[in-house]
Amino acid sequence: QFLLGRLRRALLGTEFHLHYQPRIELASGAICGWEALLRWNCPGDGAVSPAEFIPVAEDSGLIVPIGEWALREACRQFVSWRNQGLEPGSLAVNLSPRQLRAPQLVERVAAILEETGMPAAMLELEITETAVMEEFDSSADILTRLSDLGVGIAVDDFGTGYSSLAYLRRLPVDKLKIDRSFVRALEDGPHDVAIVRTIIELACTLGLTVVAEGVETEAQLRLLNGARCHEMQGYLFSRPVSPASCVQLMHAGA
Ligand code: G
Ligand code: G
Ligand code: MN
Ligand code: NA
Repeated sequence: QFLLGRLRRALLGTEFHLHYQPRIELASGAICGWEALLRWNCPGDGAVSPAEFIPVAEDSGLIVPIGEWALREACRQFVSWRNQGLEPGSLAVNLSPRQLRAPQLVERVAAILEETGMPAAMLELEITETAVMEEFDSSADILTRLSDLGVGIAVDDFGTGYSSLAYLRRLPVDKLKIDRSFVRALEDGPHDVAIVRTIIELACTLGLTVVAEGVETEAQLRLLNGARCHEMQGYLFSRPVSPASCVQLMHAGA
């Protein structure tokens, strides 16, 4: 396959880089962390969207080395910010289903923390509910071992897959990220607001931190504030940006 060959080549070279999207604590309005997001500049083709290449990388298994590169690079960047005296909060990195089931994941994460000097408590790994619910027992075992390293576990795209908060209670999960489809629907009417409120209340009852994803409007932000959501991410505050722009945002003391 055409894209696959190019992905293999990209992995060998310097075609991948990371952008970072800030996460904001609603109570203070301050940046409390960053999500690392892969970007691919394919020579000749320009930027290829992750929506296009992540599925190909996932199917071929290439996501394992690509994802490992992304984790190492994000940790390296985060530690470098801290060494410059910046306080970036926490770092979130996505883990695809295939990565979760790859041999030696826990050992590899531990090695990257050691190698980069990344404090485990400042790293958060994002996994989707679907990834966890397939093969629940082995996923639970892996997440427990990651959690034992001191790393946080966040459930990404929450509400879109097959899961229940009852199941989540049996996993070492620290955070729920409400999928942006629910956030987008917030202005549609009281039922949609009720869904988001319910997710937030149940998450709070279980002692989890809740993040709203894809926040694009002031009206959505007001509704989330009213529902006592903890954190938000979205274009309203900032798109995913280059490391240089991250430093500017941190200096601006947002
Ligand atoms: O940045 P964007 O919204 O286009 O990302 C699209 C998808 O690609 C998201 O679902 C995101 O989780 C996934 N993704 C982005 N960066 C990474 C990464 O470093 N590793 C993995 N496994 N997935 C990523
Ligand atoms: O699946 P995951 O949550 O990891 O995907 C994150 C993706 O969401 C990134 O590709 C990022 O570019 C995108 N994203 C972040 N904020 C917004 C937003 O406010 N609106 C939309 N439409 N997409 C967003
Ligand atoms: Mn994510
Ligand atoms: Na998401």
